[in-house]
Amino acid sequence: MPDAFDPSPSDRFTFGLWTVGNRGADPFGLPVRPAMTPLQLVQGLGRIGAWGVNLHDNDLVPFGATAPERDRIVTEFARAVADAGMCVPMATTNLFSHPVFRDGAFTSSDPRVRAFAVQKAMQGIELGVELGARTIVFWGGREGAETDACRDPRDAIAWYRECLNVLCHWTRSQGWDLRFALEAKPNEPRGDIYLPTTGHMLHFIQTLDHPQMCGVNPEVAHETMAGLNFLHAVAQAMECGKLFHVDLNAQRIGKFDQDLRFGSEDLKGAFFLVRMLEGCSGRPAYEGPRHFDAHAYRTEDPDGVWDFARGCMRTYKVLAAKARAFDADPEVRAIIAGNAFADEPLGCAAMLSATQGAGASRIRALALDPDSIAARGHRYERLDQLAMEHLMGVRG
Ligand code: GCO
Ligand code: MN
Ligand code: MN
Repeated sequence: MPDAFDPSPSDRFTFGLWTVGNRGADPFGLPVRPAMTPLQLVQGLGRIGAWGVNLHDNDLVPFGATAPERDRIVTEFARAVADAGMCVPMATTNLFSHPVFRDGAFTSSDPRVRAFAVQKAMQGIELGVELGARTIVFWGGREGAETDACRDPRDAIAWYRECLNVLCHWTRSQGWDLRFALEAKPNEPRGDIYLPTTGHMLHFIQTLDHPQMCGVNPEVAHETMAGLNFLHAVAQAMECGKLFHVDLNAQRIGKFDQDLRFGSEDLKGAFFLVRMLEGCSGRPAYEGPRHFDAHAYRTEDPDGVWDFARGCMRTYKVLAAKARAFDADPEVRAIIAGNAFADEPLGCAAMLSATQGAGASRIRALALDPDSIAARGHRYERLDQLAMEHLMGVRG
């Protein structure tokens, strides 16, 4: 039965070929589902209302394919994407599966590996451009170490920078208006991965030759694995205009990278995330694709894969509706407004935001009484309970 939460292309939901194409293999077990071809995956995604499909080079073109093979595969795929009324907004390069990357790609101590990685990334970018992608994701899964006896991490970071600089310069020299989105992860498959969180990436970007074309692709699971608050990572990226892409899924703290159906763990975290991405509290919304980097439980057959994908999108839409209701709730608005003290008589906010130190001398001279200020509670218990009641469906 279709309802208001059924996805449609206008929601701009995207999935990677590797997500719905995941066959359920894990380090302890073989694949449990039959392979679906990229064409079948695109058709399936089109049927369930997705807007776009993303890919790694080797999700589509096998490693080592000849140029004519590659061209035939890409032409056929582009036709299937168009026939399904879909698009390819993001492309990325597999710099982790082949044994040549066993000790890193851009951070390998072997300059031949670094050159090969850059060359493969160039081909991945060419593929993305051919398919119409505007965002190129870089996930450095193998950029890390099990033992720090192997290299000085300062060299690794400098080599990472060099490789990205080459790719930025080259992309610009081709005249392509692309954005690079760097994706952090703390560990897995390496014991430790360099630049392990979105915050690390945000600083690293500022050290590149073309920081303006580089941003981040934070993933729920990755920040959660590190025990961090995903919303805060996304907020920091949005606040500095660097949220170029987002990987939505679900994860429990302290576990391996689970890549669960969006919202299936930490529902409250997912609620506040959707609220922020959708701009429900009146702030600018995230404008990029809502991308799911997750996969179905290993228990599922192919029908279960589509249940999984529909579930990601439906949960997102349900949470967006709940978030809008939360922000429209007069009691919620009153508590939030009460904590912002817009009419506070001393005018502290204006002094604090005055530039050039104009407010500083006034602040230095202010008579503030911390005890009386501290006497007031914030009513966050009530506010959180209101969020919970909206989420549990008994309010709004
Ligand atoms: C992972 C990563 C990957 C990347 C993908 C796109 O933990 O395996 O999240 O799924 O997002 O390689 O770059
Ligand atoms: Mn990811
Ligand atoms: Mn991941």
